[in-house]
Amino acid sequence: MTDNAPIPIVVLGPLYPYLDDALARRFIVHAVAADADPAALPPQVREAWALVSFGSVGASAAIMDALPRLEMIGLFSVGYDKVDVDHARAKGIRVTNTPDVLTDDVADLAVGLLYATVRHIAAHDRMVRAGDWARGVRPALCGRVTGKRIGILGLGRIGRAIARRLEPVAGEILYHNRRPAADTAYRYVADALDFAAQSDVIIVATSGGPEARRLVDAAMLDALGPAGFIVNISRGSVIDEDALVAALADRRIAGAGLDVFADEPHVPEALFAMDHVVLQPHQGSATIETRKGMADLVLANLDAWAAGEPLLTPVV
Ligand code: 8YV
Repeated sequence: MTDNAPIPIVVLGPLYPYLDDALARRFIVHAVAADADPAALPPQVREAWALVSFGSVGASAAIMDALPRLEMIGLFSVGYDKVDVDHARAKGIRVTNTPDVLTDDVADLAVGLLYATVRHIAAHDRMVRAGDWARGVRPALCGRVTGKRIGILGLGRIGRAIARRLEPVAGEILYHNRRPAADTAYRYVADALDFAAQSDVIIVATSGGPEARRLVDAAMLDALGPAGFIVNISRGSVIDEDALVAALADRRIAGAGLDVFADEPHVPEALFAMDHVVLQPHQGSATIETRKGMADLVLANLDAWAAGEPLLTPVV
């Protein structure tokens, strides 16, 4: 930054009132709809020096090219799978995300989805509300969580936090990554199908992006088998969603707890009628405490950039 004039930025959103307000106090904010056509941005918007976006929208090469003065992209998410990081790098544009501050809450939701799915909590809630219990309906027994072999797909920050929470109840914790992780006693399974076959529950915690796209496919779901459950708090793109719906419909797996989907906010309608599926509208980081922590980290990164200081959580 060369002078003290307010800096124009683009905010793709709306994001979150606390963050929107704090950005408006610091910068000249051009609020742009997340689905706006970058080629149609008005000239004053194209003057922006920074862009604030979030996980499911990210930043395409097209929007970077539409903002010729762009220096910095601040993401209100840990996931940057929708950011063209190669393009940003090539153009010298910095990118920051929000790691760590959301780890505990995303891990909590994964554990909550595991219990809700295996213990049929959502389905039982529906039957009580419908008056079925009062009418004498007795729900079928379900399996137990305690003793299950928990397979963590992606033992990163969030995967480890999930594993730590489940240690006291799991029969075993195993994991599958591209390479064994350092500093862990959990059992590494190198082959994805072996990993699925040896897990009672797969919890998807890997980061998204092209390398993880449809990592969980029909073969892996079949290896997990009819007693197996899957929980996904990562990205919908990591699972072949059509294969998942088919496996659930045919009871080739026992159930699924899903916070993320391939084409959010659209959820395959076939899942709505399935009592062995628990659905969430992408809520992993959606607590008051964590969203404030994420917003403060976005602001701290932007402040550092504006002051010419080192970024706190750079991706690029
Ligand atoms: C949110 C997320 O969906 O951090 C991520 O990668 O997916 C979530 O925290 C989000 O980007 C907040 O709007």
